[in-house]
Amino acid sequence: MTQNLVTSVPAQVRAVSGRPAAAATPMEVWQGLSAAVIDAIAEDWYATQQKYRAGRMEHYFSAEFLMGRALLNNLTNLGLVQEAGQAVEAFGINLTDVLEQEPDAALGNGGLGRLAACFLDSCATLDLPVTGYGILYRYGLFKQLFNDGFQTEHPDPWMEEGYPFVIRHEEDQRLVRYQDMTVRAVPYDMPITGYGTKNVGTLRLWKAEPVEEFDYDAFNSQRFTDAIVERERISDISRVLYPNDTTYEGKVLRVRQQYFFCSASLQEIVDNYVQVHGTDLRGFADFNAVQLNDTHPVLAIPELMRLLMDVHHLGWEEAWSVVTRTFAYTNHTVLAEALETWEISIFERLFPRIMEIVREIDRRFRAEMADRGIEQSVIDYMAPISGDKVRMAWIACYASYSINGVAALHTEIIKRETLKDWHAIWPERFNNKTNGVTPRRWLRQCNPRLSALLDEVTGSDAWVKDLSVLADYTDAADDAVLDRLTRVKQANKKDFAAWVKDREGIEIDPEAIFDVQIKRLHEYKRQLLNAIYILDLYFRMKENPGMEVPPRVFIFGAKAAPGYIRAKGVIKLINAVAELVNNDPVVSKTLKVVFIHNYNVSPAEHIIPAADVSEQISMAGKEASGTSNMKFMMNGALTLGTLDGANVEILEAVGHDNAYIFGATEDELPELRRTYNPRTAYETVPGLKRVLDAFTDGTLDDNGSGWFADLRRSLLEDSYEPADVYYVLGDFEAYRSAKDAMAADYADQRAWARKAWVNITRSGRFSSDRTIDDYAREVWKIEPAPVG
Ligand code: C3B
Repeated sequence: MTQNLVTSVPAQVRAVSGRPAAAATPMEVWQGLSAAVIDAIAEDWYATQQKYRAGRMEHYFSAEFLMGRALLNNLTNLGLVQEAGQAVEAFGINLTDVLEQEPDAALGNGGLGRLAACFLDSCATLDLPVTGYGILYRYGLFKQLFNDGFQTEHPDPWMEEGYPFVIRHEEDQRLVRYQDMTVRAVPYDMPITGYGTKNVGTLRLWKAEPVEEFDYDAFNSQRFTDAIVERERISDISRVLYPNDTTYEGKVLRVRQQYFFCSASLQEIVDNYVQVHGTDLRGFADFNAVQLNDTHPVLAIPELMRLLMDVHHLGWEEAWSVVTRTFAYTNHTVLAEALETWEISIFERLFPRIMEIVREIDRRFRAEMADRGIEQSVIDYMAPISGDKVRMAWIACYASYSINGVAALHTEIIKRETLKDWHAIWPERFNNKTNGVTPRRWLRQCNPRLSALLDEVTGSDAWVKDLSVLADYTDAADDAVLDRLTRVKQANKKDFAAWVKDREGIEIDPEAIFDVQIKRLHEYKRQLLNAIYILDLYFRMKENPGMEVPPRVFIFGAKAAPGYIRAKGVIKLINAVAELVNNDPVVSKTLKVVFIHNYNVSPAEHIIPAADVSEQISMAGKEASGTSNMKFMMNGALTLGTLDGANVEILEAVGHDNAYIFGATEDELPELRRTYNPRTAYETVPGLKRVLDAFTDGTLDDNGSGWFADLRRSLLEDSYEPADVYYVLGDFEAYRSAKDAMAADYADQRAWARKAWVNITRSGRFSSDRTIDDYAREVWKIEPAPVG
């Protein structure tokens, strides 16, 4: 670092605002401070890129990177938080206010996109030669507002006021060709700083632009709108992030997007190979690996074939040999609707050459399988093309040297069910990489109080780079440490209560238990089960006013895909329950329900450090991993969860005394379901009838939408799918007992703090540094390459 922020910031602020620093707006100060950070890392960033491109590299292809805010994260990693504070205070503004100016870079939907962001942080911290590749969406995930308790969606033009953390590199632009248009892909680079290292990684995001700045002919001949329309059609490619995290509408545009970033990225990677290693592309895979984050980038497979054969003149076998040593595929879900398939007609229309290559992959696949003696019906199922569809996941499985799930249980399920035919043929390709989260953003940065306590107890900040060291301190907590931990949580909860008051206008009691469920709204995640519990508790309290109930605040944050009506129904229902509970003069003294609107990365940074209870209540077998479960654990919240996804491994790490586990397990469910009748549960489980009837008897108001009746029907009546597919009523009693018991346990603050401490100190396994170290050694075969 060449300059001190105290001297560089005022100059940067003047440069962006055109006035003295003291007269600049907080937004301009944010711009200036951010520019000063870029200035401070520029040399190291360039050096890192030069170093990486000379050796073996990993390229992380992802349609989503849910980055959140950048400034505080960079200051934290660079150890510059205090200095930045001094720099801005010198001209009369406080750092917190400056940081609040920053929009979230919400270029992702949920867990998959946020995982990619955590991975980049770990790669930088571990000095690993990894670059992220994606799309510079002009509009990130929609902004969510509530109108009468209904979700409404609004555009998120996150870069409109200027965003210093992406830098345009015109000189590295590429052309991406479709049958009907040629598009300029212009890269914008985001620096990825690591903690306590000079290495700075890169996230390269492509923006689509017209090749011709403007069609003057069309303009001059009065076809003004034609000229505009054509430009807009091209800009459409990087205009919006698709807000649906399982299935997709707008198919042609979606496929265009996928090809767009795959083609631009591969062109660059191949060009770099030629520059550094020469024109014999047969060695490509010795220096390059590509991780496919789900099926969204699978078009990279036929595109690399095309580049190797059509541009670099390799034969099919040579090209296929390179391709099958280059790609590795991560599966993130067992939900069938997420395994993308595209109409052949879309491929024919957009890129006939790619379709031709896919047909040849299909033909050779079928021949190879027949040689292996595989049954015809199995071949037909596994083939890249079936009927009028191209099956992206099947192409990924056929062409990748590694296939992984994201938690132990999930990997077992894909081996046994989702991808069982591939596993039967290529068992050696399959491996597990349990997800992780970065302890920089999710502990060091968002929870400075706990962070200071950990520094003190362990005697250094070494845990920030190696979270597993905390395991040595599980037993080191005497009563004084536990009481400190309790005070840390209390202080965080007070801050959070003020934040909620300010943001949502609701008063909450910092002494109450903060019970939190934050994640995308999906039926399988069962926010509805949580809502049913709250309603039942409300009725129990009404019926029995003397009942001892520990004060609780139930906190939700969730966006529903705009077209997912039932998920939107659950949002409306939770808001209606909040209305009922929060306005009851008696019950509201003990219970509150808060639905944080527009849940995103930066709200999560306020919520998680204040949480006591982490709700991880998906139906067993459905949540591939979950990652909020790890963030909560790291911040000393206790898991209330099913044996699903990574909860299983969290339980292994902390033991039954330090987590609250309930409900049917994945292996029990098939048998249970055979005889399951939700009607019987409705009639016999005390309280359930009263709750479900409240959906439709006027207790709760759905403003005439009929959505609550639909929710009730979905639990009780068979339709195109059986009643209560997600076993909400089946697990209700077990959930209620576990949750009641948990609330009662909270009274013993010392014992609670001890459990929280065990969770914090045993969270090392869930650092994304561990995950990335596993990928680097076992899949990517890359080594740290520190600069300086
Ligand atoms: C999610 C899964 O639902 C989570 O269980 C998992 O922790 C994360 O991915 C990260 O692996 N996921 C998602 O956010 N979007 C998808 N399309 C598929 C899975």
